[in-house]
Amino acid sequence: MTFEKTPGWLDWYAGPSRPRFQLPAGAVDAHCHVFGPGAEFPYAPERKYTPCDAGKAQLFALRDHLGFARNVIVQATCHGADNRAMVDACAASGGRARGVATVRRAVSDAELHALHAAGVRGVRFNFVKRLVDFTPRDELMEIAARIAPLGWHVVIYFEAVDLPELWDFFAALPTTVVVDHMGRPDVGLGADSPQFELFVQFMREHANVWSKVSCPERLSVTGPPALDGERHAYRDVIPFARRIVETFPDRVLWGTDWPHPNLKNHMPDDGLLVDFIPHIAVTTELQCKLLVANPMRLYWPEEV
Ligand code: 0GY
Repeated sequence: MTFEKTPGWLDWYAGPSRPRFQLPAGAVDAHCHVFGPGAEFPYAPERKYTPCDAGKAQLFALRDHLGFARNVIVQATCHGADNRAMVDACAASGGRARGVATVRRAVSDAELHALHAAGVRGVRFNFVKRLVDFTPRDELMEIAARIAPLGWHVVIYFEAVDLPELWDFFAALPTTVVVDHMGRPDVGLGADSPQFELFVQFMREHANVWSKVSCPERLSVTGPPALDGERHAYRDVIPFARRIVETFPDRVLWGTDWPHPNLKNHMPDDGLLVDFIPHIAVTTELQCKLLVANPMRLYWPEEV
């Protein structure tokens, strides 16, 4: 089966630069995806976009090029609740990838156990309206209750304007909860705006809530560097991510978000994204927590 990718969709950045920042040994790229390839792992009929193919071989090549040791592969909405591409990538990683799945209410206990054996350690609940249809909260809560005994966590993806309405639901989740991309703040408002204060308050009041300080390329208003050779990109996102890293150093994760779904204006150089890290985690200790200790605790606890 062949798939026509969504018009305007940018392919991932071929030939990323080598980062200047040297990642600590054992660093984990804790948010990335695999897409297809569609001929082998067809995209879901209910998807809101059709991506370019971006398979496990390319992901692992990027991992090695950037200097990461491991990946956490997050199920993307274009694959719906068909986790085969993600599971196949985990299986092929030789223990160096773990996964976050999407499941529906109908999932059986046997399927959950098979996902666990394949390396899945969490489920993702997506509330971004352009990406998914609405799922009733009682269905999600039922899923959360079923995955909790496996020691899994819930990854939540939402936009900052929706946090007030979702707050009580998130607060009731019985697991560790990991927020994608700092809850997608409106960076134009500033890191001390009421909107971002609410997110900080949410993390402060709920000790089980973690955040990925990822996706500056998605959140930035100023965008990538204008000048060739300038590696200090996406500066307007730094105060947001740095604040979260310094306030909650033991509850933060970082990921490339490769192959960067739905970016239409520019496609980031993943080497540049890695060079963003020392601007948001400014000491060796913070970098080791962000990139090694925290993701290992969550995804490979048996090795900690
Ligand atoms: C991300 C962001 C996006 C897409 C998805 O599952 C997805 O389709 O997560 C987005 O469009 O903002 O984290 O990959």
